[in-house]
Parts: sequence; C-alpha cells; structure tokens
Amino acid sequence: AFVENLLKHPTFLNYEYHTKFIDQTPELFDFAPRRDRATKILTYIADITVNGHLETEGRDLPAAGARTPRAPSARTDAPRPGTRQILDQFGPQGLADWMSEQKELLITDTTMRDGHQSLLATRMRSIDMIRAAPVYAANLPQLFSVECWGGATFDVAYRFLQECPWQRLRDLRAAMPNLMTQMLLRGSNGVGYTNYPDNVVKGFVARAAESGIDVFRVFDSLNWTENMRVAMDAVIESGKVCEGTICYTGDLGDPDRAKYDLAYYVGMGRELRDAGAHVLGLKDMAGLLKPAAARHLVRTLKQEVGLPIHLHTHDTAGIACATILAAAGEGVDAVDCAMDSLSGNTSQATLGTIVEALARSERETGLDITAIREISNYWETVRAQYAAFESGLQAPASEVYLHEMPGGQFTNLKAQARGLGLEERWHEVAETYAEVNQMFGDIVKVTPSSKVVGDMALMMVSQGLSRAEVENPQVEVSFPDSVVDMMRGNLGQPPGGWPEALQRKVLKTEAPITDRPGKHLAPVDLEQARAEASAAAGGVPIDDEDLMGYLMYPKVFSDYRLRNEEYGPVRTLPTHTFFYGMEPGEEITAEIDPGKTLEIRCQAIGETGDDGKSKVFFELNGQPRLVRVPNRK
Ligand code: BTN
Ligand code: 3PY
Ligand code: ZN
Repeated sequence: AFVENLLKHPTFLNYEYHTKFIDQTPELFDFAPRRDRATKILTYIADITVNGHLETEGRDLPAAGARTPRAPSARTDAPRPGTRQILDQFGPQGLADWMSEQKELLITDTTMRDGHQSLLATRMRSIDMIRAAPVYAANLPQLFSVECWGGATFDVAYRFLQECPWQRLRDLRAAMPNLMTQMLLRGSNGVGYTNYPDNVVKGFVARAAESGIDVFRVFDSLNWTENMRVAMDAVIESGKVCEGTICYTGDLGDPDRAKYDLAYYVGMGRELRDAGAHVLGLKDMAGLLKPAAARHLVRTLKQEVGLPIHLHTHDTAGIACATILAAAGEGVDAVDCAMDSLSGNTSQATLGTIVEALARSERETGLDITAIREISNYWETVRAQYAAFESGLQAPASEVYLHEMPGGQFTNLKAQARGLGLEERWHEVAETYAEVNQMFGDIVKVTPSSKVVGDMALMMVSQGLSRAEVENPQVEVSFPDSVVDMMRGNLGQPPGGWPEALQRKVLKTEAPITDRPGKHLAPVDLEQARAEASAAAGGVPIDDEDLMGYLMYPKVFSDYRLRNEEYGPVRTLPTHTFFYGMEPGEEITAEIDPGKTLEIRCQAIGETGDDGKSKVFFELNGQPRLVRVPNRK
C-alpha cells in the first residue's frame, strides 16, 4: 500500500522522485485496502482520463474515426503447415538446408518489431499485434518468419507500455503455430545496451527459446565474432535457428572506405559459419547497401561461405526494394520486409511491392497479395492510433549515406535532439554523427555502439565542440559515460582496435581491456537475484521470465511490477483508452483473462474536490463504480 501511494503521488509521477520525498510526505502512509484487478484498471483509466498520459501530452492526436482496429478474417480454421513444422520436424540444420533448396524468395515480416521500432518509436502494444497474428497464420502460411521480439521491444514494453514482453511472445507464439517467430538479439548485450555476464546471456536465450522464439538473429555492435559466441552457442544448444549476423556498414563500392571491403565481410561470414551459424544474416541496419553492392556481396558470400543468406535492410534512402531485387537476382535466400502501411522511410522495404515485383518470375514468393493488402489495411488503422509517436519524417533522404544512422535510432536521436532544444540544428547533428564515427575509427554503428556515437554527437553540438577540440590533448573534455565505457573495451573491440590517442585522452591513466568483456564479469547468482527482484517489486513472486527481465533492466522491471500492482492488466485496454482515457458515454471491453471480459462504460467525469481529487463515474459490467484520482492538471 505504501508503494501504491508512492506511485500515485504527483511528484513521483512527474519523475521528480527523490529519497527525501518519502520522509517529507506523510500522506504516503494512508494505506488503502487491497483492490481487485477491475478496480485497478478503472483507476488507470480514471487517471489517464483526468490527467492525460505523459507520453502523448502535446503530441499529435489520432485522427477521429475507427478506434478499434478490426483484423481481417482468417481464411481457414486450421492453418496450413509452415516453416515452424519444418523446424520441428527436421531441426535447425534441416531448416537451413530447406532454405537453400527453395527457388522462391522467402520473406520475413518485420512489422511487429523493426517496422514499428523504426517508425513509431517501438510503441506498438501487444493487443494490436495479437489481433493480427491468427490472420498471419491462416492467410500467409508461406512466410519465412515473423520478426516480433527483441531489439528495443523488450525495454519499451516494460518501460512505456506497462506490459510484459514475455506474455506478448507467448501469445503470439500460440496464435501462429505454423510460422517461425524471430527475434533480434544483440549478442552479449542481450536486449540491452551493455555486456551482461555469460550466465545471464545463456539464461536469457534458453528462456526465450522456451517461451517461443524459433529464429535468433544474433549480431554484435562492433561485428566482433568473439563477442557473439556465448549467445550463438546458447541458441544452438536450445535447438533453435542460429542466424549469425554480419552488420553492413560503409560503402562496398567506395575505395576510400576500404576498411569494410569484400574480404572483410567474407572473413566474418566464415567465422560465423565456423562458430555454428545455421543461416548467415546480413544486417544493413541503416539502409546503406546499394543495389550494385548487394549483388556483389550476396554473390560472393554465397560462394565463399556457403550458408543460406537472410538479408535485412532499411528504406531510409528510398532504395530498399531495388537492393532486395538485386540480391534476389543473386540468389539471396530470405529477405525482410514490412507490411505496406508500416514500411518505407526508416522502416523496411514494402512487402506487397516485393511480392508484386516478383510475381510470375523465378523467385515468385507464393504469398497471397490479397491477404497482404487486407493485413496492411489493418496495420494502417493500428498505425493511426499511434500518431503521437510519428517522427514527422516526410521523405526518404540520401543524407543517410552521410550519417549512417540505423533506422531504429534515427527517429529516437531526433527526439533526443528535440529534447535538448537542437531540433533546428538536426542536419548539424547528422554531420557531427558522421565526424564522431570517423573520430572513433570508422566503426559499425548499431545498438549499442550507435547510441555511443549519438551521445557524443549530441554533446558536441550542444556544447559547440569541434572534432579538433575533442581530439586536442590540451582541451579539457568531459566525455559521456557511454564513451568512456566503450573506450575501456566494455563493448568489445572494433576491427583494428580503438584510436589510441583518443582512447588515452578519454581514459587518462586507466588501462583498457582488449579481450572479451564477459570474461571480466562474474556470473550472477540467479537465486539471489530472484530474491532481490522480488524485494524490489514489493514482494511479488518472480518467475524465470521476470528474472530475466530484472537481470536485463533491474530498475525498469521493478518499476513496471510496482505499477502493475497499482494499475493491473492495462495491456488489455484498447490503445486509444490506454493513451487517452475515456469520454463520458464511451464504452469499451477489456478481456482480462480468457473468457473474463470487463465491460466498461464511462458515465461522467465529476468536479475536483477540496482534497484535489476528481471523481470518475463508471459502469462496470452494469454496476455503477466511482473512482477518485488526484487531479494533477
Ligand atoms: C508510463 O509509465 O508512462 C506508463 C504506465 C503508467 C502510467 C501512469 S498512469 C497515470 C500516470 N500518467 C501517466 O502519464 N503515467 C502515469
Ligand atoms: C536494435 O538493436 O534494436 C536494432 O534494431 C539494431 O538495428
Ligand atoms: Zn533493422
């Protein structure tokens, strides 16, 4: 009850919480009785109705119109067998062999992960995905996989959406029994921004496999194979598909960027093959791979490595379809696309367009274009609910060849720049980002290394520091923590190591490490961590999924669990209600358990009393209910 009061308190909700606050705020100790889940959900709705949601305040509103996106109907009762059955029957090597034998271009749909990560700041809620999942299973059984987990989705689910990423995975897995689910795993950085101890990485992979992931795309943010082995071994051990992944950067066609040449990629491809990868991932996270380079690279990797190749690219420059078609011409085995209405710009190539472009060709995909259009129309109505998270990006831009920012970072960094009052100076940020990359020795930029480059670039622009000043030993510079950590060697080693002079300036007398960061991290005592997680979340029981959430993000996880005690299963609310609350006369339903549905009607919003609380009148399954929430407006 103490925690509930704490969470409700305006100071806490405004993120101004500090420890003295507890001592100075005696009303926290007015304990309220324990409440049931329906009451908790009503409290959430009332709070958002009265106060609004912090995340959508001042942002664009969804256009009036369809509030509850309706999924198209599923064609058959029992979905046709798909890649999931091939994996179950023949194992990951059998699946890889099957891939190599297909003439059809195999397609991964990224809408539920990279699509919304790159266009909507990762804010898509599970309920909007779970409605579409059975339609994918029934109407698009020829898909290679559905990327729906990992990357930033894990963190954002807990932190901003107040929902459990594991439950999302289990629900999607159950709704698509014939399709492989796919996740993006940042190697030893798990789904976080820092290296985790080996036993945490292994435990995380084992748990993700158990909860429903079939394909693990494993990469390292510096392309350092050495730092990928723990995660790759764990995937192989789990019996799932290990997609060992090369991140593409630079420009294969530019002799001035010779650090990342064909020999470099072939060398890394062979390392990944020798490390046990079943499939070779080629991850062009920024959308820098030009069609001619794709042709060259795919042809050579197929010959020299021999694994089936799965290509991922972004449409930031507007060229992703051309790149995919070029790769398809050279026999790339699988490619990533997003459903039309969540494709383009910083997201993936347009799925329906690739299917149409290859119709009646050697690489015809076998996917039903009508089914694609129906699902895309559904995503269009879903996207409309998230207007607050649109980036405002109006057009593709060749500027990406200058800054090389990953699609998933672009909109985020823009928002960060806005937060620092640098919105008008965005192109300067982009240029500085490119300079920082050169200063760091021309590195692969993908989470988390991309975040370090972004932190440094924002700092330089906001403080008016030039590259020459940063590099000048005479000029005192206070580097961002993430830069210091990277120069210590804690994200691993880039090809050729870190630039020595800069490293010395950043670290002063401290000696960097040059071997694997995981070697320096003691294994976590998992049972002790479980006890800590439970204590941090008010004594709730912690299962293995929760434990992994806590190990990745201790504070984010604990805060999520504490809010969960306060607000209940808000994941079941319609997206419009979650972000905007309700209007008098409005009615919604929320299925809090299979078959247990709450019918909620908002009757009226009352005045604010002398106690600073507003009354919200509801009808819950026909019974009148009154909820009082503090009015913070
Ligand atoms: C979040 O942390 O942003 C999401 C979940 C909790 C939201 C609570 S509800 C009332 C208050 N208003 C907000 O905007 N956030 C908190
Ligand atoms: C992530 O790590 O989240 C990415 O999308 C990298 O491209
Ligand atoms: Zn991507």
